[in-house]
Amino acid sequence: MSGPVLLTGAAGRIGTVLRGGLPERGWALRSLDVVPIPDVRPGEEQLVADATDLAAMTDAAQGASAVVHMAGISGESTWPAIRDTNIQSTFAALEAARLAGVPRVVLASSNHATGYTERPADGGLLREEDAPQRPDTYYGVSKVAMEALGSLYVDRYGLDVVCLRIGSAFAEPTTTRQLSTWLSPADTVSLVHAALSAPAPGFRVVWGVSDNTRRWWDLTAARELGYEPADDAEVYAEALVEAHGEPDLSDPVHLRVGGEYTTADFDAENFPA
Ligand code: 15L
Repeated sequence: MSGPVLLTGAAGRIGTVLRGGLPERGWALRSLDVVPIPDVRPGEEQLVADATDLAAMTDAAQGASAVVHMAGISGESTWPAIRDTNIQSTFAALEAARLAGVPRVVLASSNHATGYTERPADGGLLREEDAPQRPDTYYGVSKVAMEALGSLYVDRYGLDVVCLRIGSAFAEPTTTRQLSTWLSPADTVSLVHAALSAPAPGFRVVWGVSDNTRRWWDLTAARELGYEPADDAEVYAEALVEAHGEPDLSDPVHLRVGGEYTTADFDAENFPA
């Protein structure tokens, strides 16, 4: 199917990275956000619309070849905010794809869907199927709902849905945890490109992490999709370890998938409306 990729959350942190990199991989973009994008590129379509609005999303999805859904609150917040923004927008992205006949949806899930899962005691790599959905926050619950909705739309309506359990997608790692969990900007583009390109993926859930020396998420499933990570957070290790010390692997921040999200600091009451 030809047609642009509908990118939600296009003005956000990851959306901006994808707007920079996907066109070079041959993907025309229809970029949607609630706020105008300041630097629309040649050939890029722009839509100012709310990703939670099903009618607007259905209009936006007409003629698209895929939806890449990055819109939403990107960390813990109040239950009403998470429910009304994250869960509703995921529903709208999938339902709009179905109504508009768009065959593929790529969803920004998160490691926080599995946050209370512990790193393997034997020091091995954690596969997606061995990381049960154990959300660490209301935010994590919205990512569990995202994966569940994606599964439903594959089984019931035959869409292809790829859920990316993204680690720490930032310009560079800034904590020792992120030496394990970092997903570089270039690898973010590579991963979404793979999720858009893989033939008939059906329903997939894959970790989104760079090829970090200290990673403990298995990349086999992502590589099977065609993901070819190029970066390793280890180049930042010396400076980060000097500043913060070697990570204590028995500390919940380093022991559990969700890191600091699993600590009392992330109780929702600490996130006022
Ligand atoms: C996420 O899912 C968040 O969007 C991001 O802000 C970070 O907290 C990241 O996870 C992480 O675990 O580092």
